[in-house]
Amino acid sequence: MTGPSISRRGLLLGAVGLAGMAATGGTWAALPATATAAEGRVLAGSDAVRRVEQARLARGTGRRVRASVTPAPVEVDLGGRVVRTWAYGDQVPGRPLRCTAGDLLDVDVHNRLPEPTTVHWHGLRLRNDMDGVPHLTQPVIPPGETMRYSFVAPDPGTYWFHPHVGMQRERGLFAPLIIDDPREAGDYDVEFVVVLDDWIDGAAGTPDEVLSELRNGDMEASYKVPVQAGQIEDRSASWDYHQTAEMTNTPAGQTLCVRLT
Ligand SMILES: [Cu+2]
Repeated sequence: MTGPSISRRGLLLGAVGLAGMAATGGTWAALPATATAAEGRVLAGSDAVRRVEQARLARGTGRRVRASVTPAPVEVDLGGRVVRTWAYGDQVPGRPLRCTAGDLLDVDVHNRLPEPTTVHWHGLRLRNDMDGVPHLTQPVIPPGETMRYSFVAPDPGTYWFHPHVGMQRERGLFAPLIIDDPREAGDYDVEFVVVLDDWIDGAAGTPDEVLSELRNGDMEASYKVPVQAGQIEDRSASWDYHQTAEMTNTPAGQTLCVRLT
């Protein structure tokens, strides 16, 4: 992006216009004049993007990894407490997606939620039109429909993915994305993938209800007063945790790999 006269607003309009075009098969005529004057702008369909993506593919492994995720309403057991929530598949967190750096990742997202969704691949360097920001980098995925996300996974690491629509992420819609390093031996005996989350859904209403309470200033008085030192009650002794058998029974002397998201 070199044009010094492009305002942020102009850039946003251009991106929305592109999403509209992808959805309808070509509506450039309906776009504002600022969006049609695309001189100097890099859009998802630009040659510059095609060149970068081809170079990424050429540097990659040549492998294509296919996966699918299904955001849907589910009932989950949070360690003794069963709640209705939304999740990827039938568990919270969703099953990890995994590939090697340089792989082409094709993920079909089947939206079984009662509202539109998208998927954002948190922390990944990837092409803008796969970044999952609704109405900005892509049209939403309506209920009952499927979208394929397709991109080269550029950098090894432990990431996660989640929707970028409303409060969906504050339900159970998140899962790890692990991109292995082809140059790393990975010579550990056991690997744990740990996902940390502060849970709301079903414990204190839905996340949307909590947000509207916050907006209306209707929170209980106890939440309005900042917590003072010494006022925190430790109730962790009564908590119930899910722990896998591997986690509690790892033999001494083994090498562990712990991935945190
Ligand atoms: Cu994110």
